[in-house]
Amino acid sequence: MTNLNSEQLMEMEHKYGAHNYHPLEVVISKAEGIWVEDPEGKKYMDMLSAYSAVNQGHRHPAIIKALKNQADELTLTSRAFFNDKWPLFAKKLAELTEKDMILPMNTGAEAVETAIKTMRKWGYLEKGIETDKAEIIVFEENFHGRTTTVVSFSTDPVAKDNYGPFTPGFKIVPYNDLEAVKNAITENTAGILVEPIQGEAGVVVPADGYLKGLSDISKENNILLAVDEIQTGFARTGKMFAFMYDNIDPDIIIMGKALGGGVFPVSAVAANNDILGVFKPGSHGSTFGGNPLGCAVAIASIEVLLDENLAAKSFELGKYFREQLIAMNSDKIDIVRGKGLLIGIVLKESAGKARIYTTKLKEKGLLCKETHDWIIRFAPPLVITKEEIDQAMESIREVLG
Ligand code: IF1
Repeated sequence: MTNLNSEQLMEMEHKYGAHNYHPLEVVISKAEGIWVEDPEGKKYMDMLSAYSAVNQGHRHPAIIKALKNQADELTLTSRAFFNDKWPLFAKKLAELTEKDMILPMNTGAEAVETAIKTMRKWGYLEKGIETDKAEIIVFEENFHGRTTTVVSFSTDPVAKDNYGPFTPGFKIVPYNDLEAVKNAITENTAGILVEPIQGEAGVVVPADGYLKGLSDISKENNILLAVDEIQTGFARTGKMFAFMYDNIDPDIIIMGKALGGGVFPVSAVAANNDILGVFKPGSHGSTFGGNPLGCAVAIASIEVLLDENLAAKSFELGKYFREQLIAMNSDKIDIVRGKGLLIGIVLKESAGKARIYTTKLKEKGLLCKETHDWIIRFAPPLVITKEEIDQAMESIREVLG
């Protein structure tokens, strides 16, 4: 462990680290459950969960145990050979998603890229779209990662500017508008890529039935529906996957973040044989995809969600948390929205910038993040207790009440 203090560590990062983030001025050196601690020993409640990658809580014992046990056996083989953990993970995730097959990757963006390649390849090989003409429908305010193809269809100038030339083949339409999707479909449309709830846009929840509408449109027009559950998946929104609120069966499920239990980058795409069957040996892959260490961690991460019934907890405690926030009747808050423990507080223009409040909340021991200038996101680990929410509400009332 270093014996540098917070100031020294922040200065060192500022000097040697690229400034592609503007972190809140807190240094975390230890963590357990929902609690994190700085080098000076001050404790904070983590209300961001690394953007929903720590749903099971920091350093969950069962996940750490799986990591340590596997590290003592085998960590990486590449998929040039079989290994004894990837088949077990593939089976477990296929059963959880009720899909035939899994393609394992590492980061969310890689899984999104895999889904894009899957939809395009299926479009050419199965649907018969003219070569290089495949189109994928995406949505305004989307966030699907930071690769150059993915930012090609971003509508956020900060995420996109000066990264051209951009990848063609994407049609951007308004979110939560089924007519707009219908009007964008051509004979070259291969798929639709959608977030069940738009995270970075500020926890934008579409109308009930919107996903059902997208599912119906995709079936009527022989196009694939891919749901990006990287942030909304794994019990975050009160169901194992957010698409379950609309009782749909999406063609492609894209997963990441909490699949790795806050311990190791693990992402994946789930789909049936007629879709993932488009991949033949050598047509896609990655050095670490399906590595035994990540698979062992992911198996434990899924088991924790199921054993601790975290989807139901997220549903109940998310409802309770949102009710408490609304009951404040704060003159600073315009809307409280979200599902389960994915909560966005939209501030009134008159309240000023969200950063003011996230800084004040930090001083009161709550770590949360603003998205854009006027939205505060609360997404604690799903192992948070009702008592801890009540404790957090004391600080939130003082700052936002
Ligand atoms: C950052 C937020 C941003 C995601 C969805 C794919 C990815 C993400 C729905 C890519 C990643 C992270 C990335 C991080 C901040 C955070 C984020 F929405 F969660 F707040 F940026 F929008 N699909 N989201 O949310 O997954 O490659 O990062 O593993 O880039 O600043 P990744």
